[in-house]
Amino acid sequence: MTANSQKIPLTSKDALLIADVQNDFLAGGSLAVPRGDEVIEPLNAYIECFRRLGLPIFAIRDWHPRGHCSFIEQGGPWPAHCIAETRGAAFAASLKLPPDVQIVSKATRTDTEAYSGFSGTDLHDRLRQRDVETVFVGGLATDYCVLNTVRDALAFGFRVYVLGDAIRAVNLRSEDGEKAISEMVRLGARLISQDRIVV
Ligand code: VGL
Ligand code: ZN
Repeated sequence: MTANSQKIPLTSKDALLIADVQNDFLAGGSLAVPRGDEVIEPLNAYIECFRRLGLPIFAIRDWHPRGHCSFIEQGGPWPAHCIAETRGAAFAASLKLPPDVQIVSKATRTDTEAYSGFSGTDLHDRLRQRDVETVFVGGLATDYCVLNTVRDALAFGFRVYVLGDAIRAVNLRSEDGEKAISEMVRLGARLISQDRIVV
């Protein structure tokens, strides 16, 4: 057998982490991730699974002040995007976040960039509070928020599943997404898709 097809039953120690599924990273947004919209449908299926078992769901969002250091006008690499309280920073309307979703805002300070959902946030405390041991990570972008969130989760000792069917890359260099996936797997994350999950 080549690909691992072993089923993964969800347990009470599991949490779903959804990275940056915000209008500015989607079609028509100021920093649209190529084919970024394609993560929404699979993420809705994962959300449904986690909801059915009452497991915690965290939605990470990029939540910048105006004039954030990552913006081109400030000498950073990106066009202005995900400015707090604007439409571009809102979660995709078609993403079916539950009413009790836990929102994690990152990169909220003008002078600091943060790609990881753990960076400068209380995500780690909130996961520990819920006795979470395993995180399932999907969303945008594979080569930034997903990569860095997964790296930190592994460093904190969580078991990490990367949702291969629910991530997309910016690909500033065409190979960035594939390299990010290899790196996450090298560090100990497991790459899975929806068909492996058992509810
Ligand atoms: C991100 C580009 C710009 C990310 C944030 O977290 O994936 N990417 N800002
Ligand atoms: Zn950003």
